[in-house]
Amino acid sequence: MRQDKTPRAKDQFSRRGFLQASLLVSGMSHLPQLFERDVLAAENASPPPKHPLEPLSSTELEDTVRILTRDKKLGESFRFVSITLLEPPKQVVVGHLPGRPFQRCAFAVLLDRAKQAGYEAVVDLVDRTVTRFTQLPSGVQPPIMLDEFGECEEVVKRSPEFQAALRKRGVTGVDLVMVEPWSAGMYGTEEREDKGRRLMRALCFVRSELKDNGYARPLDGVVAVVDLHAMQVLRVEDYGTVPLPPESGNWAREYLPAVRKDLKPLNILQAEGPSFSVEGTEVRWQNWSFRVGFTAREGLVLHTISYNDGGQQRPVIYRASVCEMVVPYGDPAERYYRKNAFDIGEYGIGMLANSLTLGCDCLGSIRYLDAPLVDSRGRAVTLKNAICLHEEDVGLLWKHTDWRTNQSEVRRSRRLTASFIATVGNYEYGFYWYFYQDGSIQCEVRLTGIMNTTALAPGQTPQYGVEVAPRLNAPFHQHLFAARLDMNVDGPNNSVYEVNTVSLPRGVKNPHGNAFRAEETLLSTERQAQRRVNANSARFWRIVNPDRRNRMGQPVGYRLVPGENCPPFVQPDAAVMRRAGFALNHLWVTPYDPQERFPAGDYPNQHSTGDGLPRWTAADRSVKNTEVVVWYVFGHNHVPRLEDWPVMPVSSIGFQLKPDGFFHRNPALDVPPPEMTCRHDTHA
Ligand SMILES: [Cu+2]
Repeated sequence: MRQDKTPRAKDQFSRRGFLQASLLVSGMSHLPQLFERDVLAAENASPPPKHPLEPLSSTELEDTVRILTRDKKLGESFRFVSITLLEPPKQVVVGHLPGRPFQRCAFAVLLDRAKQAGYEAVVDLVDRTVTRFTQLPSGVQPPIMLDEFGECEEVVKRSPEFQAALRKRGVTGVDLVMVEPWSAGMYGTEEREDKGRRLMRALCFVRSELKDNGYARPLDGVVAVVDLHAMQVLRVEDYGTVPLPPESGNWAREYLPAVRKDLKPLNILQAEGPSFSVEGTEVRWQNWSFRVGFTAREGLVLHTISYNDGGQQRPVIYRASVCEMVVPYGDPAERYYRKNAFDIGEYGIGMLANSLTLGCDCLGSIRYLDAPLVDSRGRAVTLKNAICLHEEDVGLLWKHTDWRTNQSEVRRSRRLTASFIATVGNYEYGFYWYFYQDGSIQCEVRLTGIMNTTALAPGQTPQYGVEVAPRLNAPFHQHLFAARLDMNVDGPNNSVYEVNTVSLPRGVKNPHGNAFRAEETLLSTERQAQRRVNANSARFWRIVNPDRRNRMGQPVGYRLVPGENCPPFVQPDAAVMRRAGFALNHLWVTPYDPQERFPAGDYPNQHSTGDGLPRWTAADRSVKNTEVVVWYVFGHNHVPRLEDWPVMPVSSIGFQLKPDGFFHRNPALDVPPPEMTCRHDTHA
């Protein structure tokens, strides 16, 4: 089927045709897509915060910049990598009384380009003083900033060496070239000249016109290595020329020859409004309450999740976020083995969040929340509509028909969704947290966007990917995510059990061979709690409060139910696995330490090895009946399909947290029957 109405699309990419296409648009400037988001300069003073966990407002962000600049005499060479709320100690949050003053501190990561040094700073926004200003150890690279992506692209395009590499491939204009900087990582194979530098490695693609999908035409074999401090091309690595794949791969509406005609409108009407309320950043819905936070690094963060059980407020999770991810690619070619972006720790996925004014996939009565952020120059910018809150009908909640009496009771299930979507270059990640009426919580990551691609030489069969269009290879890769769940099941002191279902051998106690049972094992220490999923034993984990019993005398708990998952397929001693040691296990449990927030360490960018979970857990601390943090790692193994091209239908993965002896019975018995909350369409 022809998907592309670009006239003579194939012809354009004959060598001569492509040359002409490039020349036609030369001189046309283009801004990187990352900068075209709906960000607004913050104008008015924000109201003072009402709760210690509210994200820093635009005014507080500006104050932080002002205080730091004044007290530390920051010059032009300083950049603000991120400023976020320094979350107060738990006792401040738990003891907070509405209307009472509370401490308020900002945590800033800075970069001095002149000294080529990173800094951490803490600003007390009540006393208006800098309480900490620490230079990061040499070699520690703060995350890459948005404008570094843009500047990197510009500097590569201006490079004579790069332009020569383009000419060698028949590309004479740079305007339609897409320079895609990737984090450089640290592999022990770096050139001598790389040492100590802040680097990115840029891969390149080329378009036929501005809206063309450049990923259809990888300029394979050209990698520009850029020193971000000097903002100079350090070198252009040339791994040989592969001709451009012949086909376009467009998905934008103007390229589509036709759309389906048989789809009738499906409108979600909530004439009386949604059933949730938002006060400040606190959300209440169907006995649930939680606070919405947002950080430049993690994006959406949920705080103080609790359930009102018949008037009793019962905490479940103190803090929840998807806090790291890594995307290892399986192609061992010299130019590709470093493709392993840590999209959260190296880039800051909150900084890459979409403004949902540019398109939101949700229906119904939506409440958006903005995300105040700072750009690298310390200007407060508000990412409009970064977070989406809405309700969804999700089918059956429970049902039974008594066949003797013909009484039927059915309840529809509804969930409250808190979500955001980030665009990381070619890919989109949607992060969704769902709350259900039966006390369940679900985390889902939706993957969509465009696959990263490489070019195949004529006649070449891909060994480490799938040819998704003629001579266009989509490499095998994995998306490995880590969620940090600071559990608080009916109180801070929790323990974690593993539950495996085992079938018992035949014998005196099992004469018919049908015996099987669920067996629980307490995970007492950090090492014992390093576990992987196991479909053969239907493995799950139970986080319990040993001091709170349900009416059957069992400790109240929540069950962590894995969804789709996979092990990492790179070798355990490969450089990327040393950098992403968190991905070696699906489950980790640590005793709560406010410093332990990011499972690949605070600064994975160009970090070589071992920080984060592997380092912390080497102490093998006790995780029994104490404040525990549960880390769940879940991976999507992406073996590309033809159907994933040119834009990928959503793949989704995640996990569930289900009450397990937390309630005395099904907590959703009191959900009203559908005739009270739904209106039916009927056909005559
Ligand atoms: Cu993928």
